[in-house]
Amino acid sequence: MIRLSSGAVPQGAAEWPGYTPEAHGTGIVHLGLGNFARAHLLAYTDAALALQGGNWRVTGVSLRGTAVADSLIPQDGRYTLVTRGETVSARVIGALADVLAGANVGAAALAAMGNPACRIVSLTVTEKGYGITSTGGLDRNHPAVKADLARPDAPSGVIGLIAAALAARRAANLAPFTVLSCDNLSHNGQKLRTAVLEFATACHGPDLADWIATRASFPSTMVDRITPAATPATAATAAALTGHSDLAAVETEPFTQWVIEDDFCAGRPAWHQTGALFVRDVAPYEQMKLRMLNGAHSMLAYSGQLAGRAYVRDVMADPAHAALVRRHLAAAAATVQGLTLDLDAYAQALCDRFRNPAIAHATAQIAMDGTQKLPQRITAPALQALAAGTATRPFAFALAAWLAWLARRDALGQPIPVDDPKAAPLAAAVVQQTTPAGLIRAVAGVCPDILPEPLQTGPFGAELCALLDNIQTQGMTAVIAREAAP
Ligand code: CS2
Repeated sequence: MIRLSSGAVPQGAAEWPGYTPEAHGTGIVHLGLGNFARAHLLAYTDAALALQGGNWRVTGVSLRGTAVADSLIPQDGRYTLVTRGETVSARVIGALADVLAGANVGAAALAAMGNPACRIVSLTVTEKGYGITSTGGLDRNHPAVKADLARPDAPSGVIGLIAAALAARRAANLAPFTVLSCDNLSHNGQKLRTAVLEFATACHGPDLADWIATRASFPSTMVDRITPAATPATAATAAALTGHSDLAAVETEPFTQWVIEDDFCAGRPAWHQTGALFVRDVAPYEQMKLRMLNGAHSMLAYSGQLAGRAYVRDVMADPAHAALVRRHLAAAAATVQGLTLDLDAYAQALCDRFRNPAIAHATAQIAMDGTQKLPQRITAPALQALAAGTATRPFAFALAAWLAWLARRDALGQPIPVDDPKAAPLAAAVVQQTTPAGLIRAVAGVCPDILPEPLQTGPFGAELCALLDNIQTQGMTAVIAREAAP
């Protein structure tokens, strides 16, 4: 079978680019070319190019490894986006113009971001990719931030790269670009702006920081599309629907949402014509999505892992576990402020999405990097619920599930390693604990932003401790059944 490329002759049932991709120049440099960006920002940009044209194709930068580049470069950036719902469809995306990766990726990315054509630098680097503390400052202990503070002229992390690229543009008398964070952090644009200004002041001087503060823009966004890891079935479906082999195919669900603050200092593609919603304040949407969708995801990932459920759809297939998902969504909805949307309908739609039998979304995938996710997903709404007197038990259950999952041991009694940037200090803290209270205290020492004082003490602390004890002594399945009982 012929490999997908810019010269591929459209065939099969797939939708092919309704425009000539190579006739458009690039305008966006995207940092973090994972599956999510290919299912989300690139799909919106592809649709905008087809509708309105413009020089808005994307230069993708893969900061971690070369696998994505190795599959996409021989395909001239073309890849298939497979959508699985009641039916299966495929679309060949033409918005990706080139891919940078490998040993000199930092220098190559700086050159692309310094190019006069670049008007937006967008990011999907996951929560841990930034080097921002959960309260929003520059995390000087983050490995990339640390390295870049020492060598600001040869950065490798996103904050160092953005600051250096903006310094180069200022020196060359070029206008700045918009920095568009598309990760699941609360106030993502605002936090990235603060961190970039702090880095710029420290390494390039206050003049650059002033210039960035007055001339660049950092809109916040809420992004949503469930994108499981690609499998051999993804490639097989892509081949069947495009008639071409594709080593970079991605699969996703039909639902997609993008809410963006309309603050672009150098223009943008016609994303508003392709389903993106432009608003003055993204915060309430962000709160709704992070606390409801992502919060329920984290809860069901840890409890699902402990109950032997490999996929989100397996959790939803168990009536008791699904009831706990609904309970969590209701408690999280009670903490969302400032939206006139129907949150019951949103919760119902989330359950339908989680139930999608065609999507194999691994609980192990969602369980990764909990220390980076739980502050905005669980702790923030828990503290708010506690202050407002609304239901807190679902948050205590989610935290207890995470703690029990951290302390898991295999059949031989050996600790099971977790995939998290704080895995080493967590493992050291967890291994010595013999009681639930000791475990809570030890983990709080490593992650005070997840278990602050009010969640360790008082009625919440007691509830958390009792739930953790029950999970560890009786097993997750029994606790799920009891928690779900009316
Ligand atoms: C998930 C998200 O892996 C995770 O932590 O909760 O990736 C989730 O699927 C997306 O945010 C959905 O938009």
